[in-house]
Amino acid sequence: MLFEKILAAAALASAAFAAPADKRQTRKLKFFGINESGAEFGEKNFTGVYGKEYIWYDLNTIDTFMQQGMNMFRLNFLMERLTPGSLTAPLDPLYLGNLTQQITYITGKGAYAMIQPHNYGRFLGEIITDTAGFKTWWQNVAEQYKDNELVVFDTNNEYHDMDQQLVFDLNQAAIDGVRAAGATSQYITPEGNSWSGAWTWVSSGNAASLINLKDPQDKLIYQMHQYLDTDGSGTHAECVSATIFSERLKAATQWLKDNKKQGLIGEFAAGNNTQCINALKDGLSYMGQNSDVWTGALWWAAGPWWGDYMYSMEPPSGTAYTVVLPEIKSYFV
Ligand SMILES: *[C@@H]1O[C@H](CO)[C@@H](O)[C@H](O)[C@H]1NC(C)=O
Ligand SMILES: *[C@@H]1O[C@H](CO)[C@@H](O)[C@H](O)[C@H]1NC(C)=O
Ligand SMILES: *[C@@H]1O[C@H](CO)[C@@H](O)[C@H](O)[C@H]1NC(C)=O
Ligand SMILES: CC(=O)N[C@H]1CO[C@H](CO)[C@@H](O)[C@@H]1O
Repeated sequence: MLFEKILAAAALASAAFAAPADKRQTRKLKFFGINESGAEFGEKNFTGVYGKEYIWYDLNTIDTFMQQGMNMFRLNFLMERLTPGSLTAPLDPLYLGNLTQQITYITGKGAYAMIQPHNYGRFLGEIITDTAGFKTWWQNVAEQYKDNELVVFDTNNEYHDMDQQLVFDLNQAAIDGVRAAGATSQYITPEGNSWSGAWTWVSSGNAASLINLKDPQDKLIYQMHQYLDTDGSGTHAECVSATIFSERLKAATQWLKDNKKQGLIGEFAAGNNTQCINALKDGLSYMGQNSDVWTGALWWAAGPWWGDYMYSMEPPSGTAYTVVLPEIKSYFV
């Protein structure tokens, strides 16, 4: 989710990437955006009550972020609330209503809305092994949005501790389900095992496995996440060094180039301190230099319930909104 401002000609060379949202601005990276988080809160409470366990997003903040140059919003939610009880259950009209309201608002403004089940490859707490059911889930969801080309489908947030072949199979099932719904113009972002880390993309085996995913529309963008703290978990305010972001992207960048693929950093964040801000600038600059393969980056996170969370970019007073955004937005637009 980050932003992209400045210009970047090279990134937009491909006609496939020229989209309505980009008409008014020249972007250094195609996508600059943010994770909207809250509809997946209360993750142990699969039904949950709106306004108590979970919350949807303040649409006014979408305008605020767009004024800052953002053009992609990654919408967190839980699969169990959209299809209560099973992967193949009918869509819950109220939860779907909220999701659709967000998507309609965002895409109506010309930005991209990423549909992102924040499920880690699990359903009701168990690793999903029913690939046919997973395909059906995606077909049912994509059917709702098949005519909206600004929707982006994220197969699932951060698979981890799973059999690599299963992660491949679930990604392929999602792709097949989306395309079977007739959603043929949209981007799909596969995610990898090991929390989809960019720094471990090659060493974890994701690279060798997921290179074999097939999309008849050829619109896959590999989504990776990258935090800058010591264990890469995004749970510390400190960053390892002022160059750790770019260092952690290098192997994945080479893999994307070698294979002529596109990548997206779907989550990144760092704390409010000089070393982290320098690391962010260095990493975003590196992505801009490699915008032939990196399409953009999305900050973690915004949402109404983050309070004083160290990475909160929620306007008007989130730490990252007041301190980090002004420092990094010029790397996007
Ligand atoms: C789930 O939410 C309901 C409704 O708010 C509440 O009554 C219940 O205690 C919650 N269960 C758990 C395990 O948090
Ligand atoms: C969003 O969900 C709440 C709680 O279920 C519901 O009252 C409201 O009608 C939903 N909004 C839409 C637009 O469907
Ligand atoms: C950011 O860090 C600086 C330096 O420690 C501090 O003065 C400032 O209050 C912090 N800002 C926020 C919003 O936390
Ligand atoms: C890095 C980070 O903060 N991840 C959090 C994202 O939000 C989920 C809940 O929505 C948390 O469980 C993660 O720890």
